[in-house]
Amino acid sequence: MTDTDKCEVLKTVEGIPEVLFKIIVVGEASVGKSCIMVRAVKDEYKDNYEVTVGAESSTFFIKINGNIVQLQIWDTAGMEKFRSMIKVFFAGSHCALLVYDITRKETFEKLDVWLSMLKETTTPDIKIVLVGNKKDNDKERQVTYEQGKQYEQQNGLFDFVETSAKTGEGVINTFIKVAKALFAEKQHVNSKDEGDTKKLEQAKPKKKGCC
Ligand SMILES: Nc1nc2c(ncn2[C@@H]2O[C@H](COP(=O)(O)OP(=O)(O)OP(=O)(O)O)[C@@H](O)[C@H]2O)c(=O)[nH]1
Ligand SMILES: [Mg+2]
Repeated sequence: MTDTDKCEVLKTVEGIPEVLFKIIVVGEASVGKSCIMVRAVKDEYKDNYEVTVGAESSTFFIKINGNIVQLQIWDTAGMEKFRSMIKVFFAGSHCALLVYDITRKETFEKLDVWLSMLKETTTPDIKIVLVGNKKDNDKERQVTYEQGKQYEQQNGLFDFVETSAKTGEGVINTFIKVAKALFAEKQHVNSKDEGDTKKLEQAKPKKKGCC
């Protein structure tokens, strides 16, 4: 997969998806997880805060070079009292968006707790994207871009991005980038499997005439 791949977000499903990827959105309360999901799925934004209880899922589709990829997004609750309840939703995730609020340093300082939870509940190949949200509110910024970048590098995460669910900046591109990476990986595994099957068939002893 390259930057020149043709990608488009589908408003309606036109055909059968090639593959489904599960993406969880995690992080402290009120960092903007639900707003990120609504921005990605409906391209809408609301200023009022409605606490998420447990988890909610939504789906959308991206077409990559003619292949339809289904993204199932799980928006989870950030409040501490829901912590044990949300862990069950982490299993089987292909990707996690680990979100903090660039205007609240304490949400950045809690990232280690979320990373440990992800490590406990998911497989090592999960792609973790660090997301610094509320980029539009730069005058109240408490976490610099460099701090986010350093955290991503120190923890070997898949990517780091700053977003604004309010203006939409960076949101959909983050999902597209993840979808492309996951899809490319899947195609690579499929072609490797095909190659292995061929090799096995070639290695089978040829039957000699009948007994
Ligand atoms: N300025 C600004 N405000 C935002 C942004 N994203 C979300 N908010 C506001 O932040 C508040 C919390 O947003 P939510 O998306 O509900 O937060 P959450 O992370 O889902 O919170 P929990 O469900 O409790 O875990 C709301 O008042 C949003 O309007 C953003 O990009 N910029
Ligand atoms: Mg929420």
